[in-house]
Amino acid sequence: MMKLYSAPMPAPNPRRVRITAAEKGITLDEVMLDLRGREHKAADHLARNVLGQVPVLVLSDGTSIAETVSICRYLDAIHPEPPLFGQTPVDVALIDMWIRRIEIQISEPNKMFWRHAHPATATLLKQYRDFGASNRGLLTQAMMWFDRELSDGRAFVVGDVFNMADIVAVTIIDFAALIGMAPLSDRVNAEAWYKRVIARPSYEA
Ligand SMILES: N[C@@H](CCC(=O)N[C@@H](CS)C(=O)NCC(=O)O)C(=O)O
Repeated sequence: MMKLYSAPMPAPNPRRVRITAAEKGITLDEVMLDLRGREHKAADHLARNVLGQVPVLVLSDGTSIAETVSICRYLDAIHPEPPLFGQTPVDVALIDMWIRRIEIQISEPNKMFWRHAHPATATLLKQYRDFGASNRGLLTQAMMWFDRELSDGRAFVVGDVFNMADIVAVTIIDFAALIGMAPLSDRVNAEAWYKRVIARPSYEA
């Protein structure tokens, strides 16, 4: 049986896999690592993922899949219903495009703020605080763009069917809020989209 090496809330990447599994009705065998205790940097986990990150899905033949969206793509392939990565060529491409846009435009400033400006990570690396703080403005700009994109009345990030791009977005927006970035403040369309996403049972996963 496959095993997910994971971490509890608020870690956004493992959460993406849990939400994906919940949408599909897959029960995960989840092993929680203690990130504060640095269990993800211990030798046994580095053997699963040399980059020392979670989540990692280990298959019954020992294969490790160690990138969040790749893990979700695998779950989608072995358990196609409901499809989260699109069904028509154009939907597949648009969902992929939006996953990349969200990871680059929204996740990146969030990650740089977390690593370089947040006290919780100060002992983990040399922080460049001014650079870190500058990401607050970049995140605001990204959220203004995201809000404008959603102003055309679509229900979800790509069209009217919930998909992987929504999962990638909601988890990073929650994490940004948790670390003090107020990503939804004054973003009316994004807020309406957010309410639709958090109303789904999978959001609790
Ligand atoms: N590119 C990876 C990033 C995963 C990631 O950043 N995971 C965080 C937890 S949410 C982690 O393991 N952080 C510890 C570290 O980067 O050292 C993915 O998308 O799966």
